[in-house]
Amino acid sequence: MGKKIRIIGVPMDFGQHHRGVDMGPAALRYSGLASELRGLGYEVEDSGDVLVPVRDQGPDTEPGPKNYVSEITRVCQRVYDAGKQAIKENYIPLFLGGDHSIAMGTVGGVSHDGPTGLIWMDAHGDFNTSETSPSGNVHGMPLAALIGEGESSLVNMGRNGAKVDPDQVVLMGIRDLDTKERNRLKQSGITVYTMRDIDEQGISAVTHKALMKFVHMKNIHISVDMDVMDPAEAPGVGTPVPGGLTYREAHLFMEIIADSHKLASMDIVEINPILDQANRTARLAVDLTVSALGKRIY
Ligand code: B3U
Ligand code: MN
Ligand code: MN
Repeated sequence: MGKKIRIIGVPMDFGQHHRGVDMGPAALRYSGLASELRGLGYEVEDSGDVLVPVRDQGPDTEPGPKNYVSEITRVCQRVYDAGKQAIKENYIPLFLGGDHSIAMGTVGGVSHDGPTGLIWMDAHGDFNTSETSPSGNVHGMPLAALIGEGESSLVNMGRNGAKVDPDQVVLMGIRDLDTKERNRLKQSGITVYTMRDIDEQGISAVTHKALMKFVHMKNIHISVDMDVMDPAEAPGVGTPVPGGLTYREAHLFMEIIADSHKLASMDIVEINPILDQANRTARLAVDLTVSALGKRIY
């Protein structure tokens, strides 16, 4: 794995109702992401933000009838191309969301020239389709689209069909599923570790088990929805759910991932600075990212 990181901002907020998640990349940069990573010895290139159209709707929480599938598809295509290019040039792409719908582009792009294992850290399953979604929000659908289910424009973006095999996906930290989403997830073949599993077995055992799935794979992508964290640690997210990961659990997870030497690409998504307390959530996300990329206490 190279020691070069490329930061790719994706200030996209089309996937859900709350405005403000488009400021995630700025909040992460402001928290010193690049300099922290340089401090670990990486060469860091910030490629700026992918072009995202400005949303035409009014202020926060105004639902409206639109789910912006065509806008999201267009942005994700650009993200896909950026991810594909970064891997080709031997960078570790670090994607800064934006809401979680960006992952349809990130995971697609990084797996363009070879398979990737996928660890999806989230309070939610993100496994709805437009038929099962109670909200209609596309950020609740990206994992389904990545395994080839849902609206064809989302499924076929970048390249046709599924981008990952369900057997190459681990979902961790979930504690909030919609009924139909839950049923579909149970039938999918995806490995799921809920908060109950983490509470009972401990984050170390669960993370090692997750990594066992990828023993024969070279690359792992981790997609971190910051709402996987407990809202007490990460208040700046649009859909907080109680009972999430603690600071210590999340760090240990990242440290074990770093030890695997397989982390090839990563997303940090769903940070909403408007809902945050003094940029806490972005600062936490930077700490977690440097742990995932090899920072050691000793
Ligand atoms: N499952 C719900 C809620 C949700 C999904 N992802 C987030 N929230 N962040 C939905 O809208 O699909
Ligand atoms: Mn998510
Ligand atoms: Mn979530």
